[in-house]
Amino acid sequence: MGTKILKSAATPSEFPKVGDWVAFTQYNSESEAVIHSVLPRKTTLSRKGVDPRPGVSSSVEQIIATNIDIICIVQSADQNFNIRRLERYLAMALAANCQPLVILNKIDLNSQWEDLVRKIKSRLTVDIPIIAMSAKDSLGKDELLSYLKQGTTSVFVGSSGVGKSSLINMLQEEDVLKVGEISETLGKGKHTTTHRELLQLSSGGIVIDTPGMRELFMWDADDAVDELFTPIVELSKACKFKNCSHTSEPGCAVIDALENEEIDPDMYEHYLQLKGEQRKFSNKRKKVSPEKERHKRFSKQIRQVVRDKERWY
Ligand SMILES: Nc1nc2c(ncn2[C@@H]2O[C@H](COP(=O)(O)OP(=O)(O)OP(=O)(O)O)[C@@H](O)[C@H]2O)c(=O)[nH]1
Ligand SMILES: [Mg+2]
Ligand SMILES: [Zn+2]
Repeated sequence: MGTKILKSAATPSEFPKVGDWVAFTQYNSESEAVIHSVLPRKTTLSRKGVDPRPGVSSSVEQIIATNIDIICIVQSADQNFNIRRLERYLAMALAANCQPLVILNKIDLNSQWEDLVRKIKSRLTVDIPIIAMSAKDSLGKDELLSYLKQGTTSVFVGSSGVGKSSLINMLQEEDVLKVGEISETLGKGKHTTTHRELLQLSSGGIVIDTPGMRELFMWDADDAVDELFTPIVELSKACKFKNCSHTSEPGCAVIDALENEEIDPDMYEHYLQLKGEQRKFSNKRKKVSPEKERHKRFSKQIRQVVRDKERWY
């Protein structure tokens, strides 16, 4: 069915997104519809995107999907597995208040996959289900389906080629989604899925397939990063300075723990990296408040109208 959107939304994030419930009227023998309003969203899964307007370089909230209950974070169990990437997705899920599920796909390609599961469990301090799967050999299907019950909406996220569409096809027991090859030179996917696609499983659950992300910068996830790295946050309570950056200050309990090998150095570095990104993000947002941004855009539109008038009259 075709839809027409009445352009009364003030910001791009107010337009209907995948997962939204909307009020609409059908017309033209039910082949087209007008959307009148978007119902309040239960959850919003976002990332930092680049403003698509020409000449504007600021970052914008890019909504991946809305009203999500479960985020299936898919990683492949082969050499492409990356713990930091997984942590980024987890922070995004926690920031959106959605239930994350870690899916370790392609276990058929790694005979040591159980070690990988242990590694993930020892790194993560939050209790998140990890499901080992193989879309190729139909492994892990019942366990995943036990989460994707009727009444739930879930979204599959992860890099290109990890098998998101293959997993959904496996759940559906038919090839409804296009699946792509892996590049032999890069060992990565070729961005086969190009747009988000929502479908209903025979079990009743709604699933959304998404295109593989090239990079993921989180949107407003500072508290979520703290939640993900609780041991470091707990340690930092004993730092001498309240605003300790845990990099060079005397009396830093985090650095002490690092030197005494009580925390994983990679975890520590990643925590600092993500906190740094979030700090930059909130500083920028403080500078450009949404009202200011709206005002700026409105003034620009007026200037454009004046310019156009001058050109035509
Ligand atoms: N060996 C193996 N290959 C798999 C498995 N799951 C998917 N593949 C293969 O991995 C390739 C990529 O699968 P897709 O399902 O297209 O991956 P995707 O995550 O949807 O990728 P994008 O749509 O590009 O984001 C295909 O060649 C699949 O056949 C698995 O469990 N084991
Ligand atoms: Mg796909
Ligand atoms: Zn410190």
